[in-house]
Amino acid sequence: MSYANSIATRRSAAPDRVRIAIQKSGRLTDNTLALLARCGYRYSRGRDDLVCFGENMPVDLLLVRDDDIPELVAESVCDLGVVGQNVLQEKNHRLARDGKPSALELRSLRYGHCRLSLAAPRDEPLDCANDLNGKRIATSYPEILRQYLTDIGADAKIVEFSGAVELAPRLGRADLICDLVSSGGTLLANGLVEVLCLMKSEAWLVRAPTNHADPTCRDWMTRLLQRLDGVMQVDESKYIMLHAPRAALEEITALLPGSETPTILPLSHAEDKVALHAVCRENVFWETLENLKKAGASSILVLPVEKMLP
Ligand code: PRT
Ligand code: ZN
Repeated sequence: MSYANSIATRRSAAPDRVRIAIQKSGRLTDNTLALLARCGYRYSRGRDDLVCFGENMPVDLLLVRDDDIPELVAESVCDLGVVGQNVLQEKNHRLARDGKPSALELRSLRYGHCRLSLAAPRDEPLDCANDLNGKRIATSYPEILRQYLTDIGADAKIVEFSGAVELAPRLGRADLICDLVSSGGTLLANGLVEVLCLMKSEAWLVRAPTNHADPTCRDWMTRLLQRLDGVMQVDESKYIMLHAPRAALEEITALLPGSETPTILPLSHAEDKVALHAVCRENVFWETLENLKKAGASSILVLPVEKMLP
């Protein structure tokens, strides 16, 4: 029985569970598990190390290679998945070409940042896109690269590599490479320079094109998504408390970044002043605090927000 089939069988054996495909072991794994934990998800690991069983919600995790995630989700073997946009786009291009449905983007998750770039040997840099004509480009992302070359009308040869793409020019297999870059250290170590960014990427939560048949599962998916939105918002939000002269309230409120209507409370023994509490949905920088002080605010406190349900 094929791998996807064996998972699909598990699904029909447990139709009342939500399945989320995540990377088994790689750059996205720790952040994904940490994010799910912040959403209140607790699990025990299966003996085969392929599945994590949810203990406090009917949600299981399938631990797979990241390359398999778009297809597992597109085929509704899994309801949700977490995968880099680079892998998602590459696989979705292929699925679309085969006339199959794609995995759909739900939320960007703000980790796993990188870019898919063209890089050339340092001693033979590329001047402009026209230089691509007649060149051989090594990559593990042939679909994205093909689309890009078509868009700019360049006639280059794509050489598919499944790993260690950065070695291709030195091995004489290609003139350029098209690969993921984050710090740029790998390019540097291999005598390559980044010449053009094709796409920026981060981890995304994706979903299947069909809805889960079980209403309780659909409910849990909605709850998880709400919690996820709460977690993401909390990361940027601050709770701010300050004292303000009544006369300067309007000016001070206008200085609060991304806040909803603040709570105003009276202060004992100070008729002309009030206490102001507000949730700011953007980071509060030192400059903001200095401007608040200039406007007359005092006793300014900025606190982190732990949980938030939008
Ligand atoms: O085993 P499996 O197939 O699941 O894992 P994998 O080896 O294919 O993927 P993995 O774990 O390396 O990366 C998973 C995802 O992390 C990628 O699909 C990207 O979305 C994201 N990501 C973020 C990166 C990088 N940064 C990254 N730097 N993926 C790969 N790299 C590699 C890149 O290919 C190159 O070899 O790191 C090297 C460059 O890094 P710098 O820092 O030297 O520029
Ligand atoms: Zn992979």
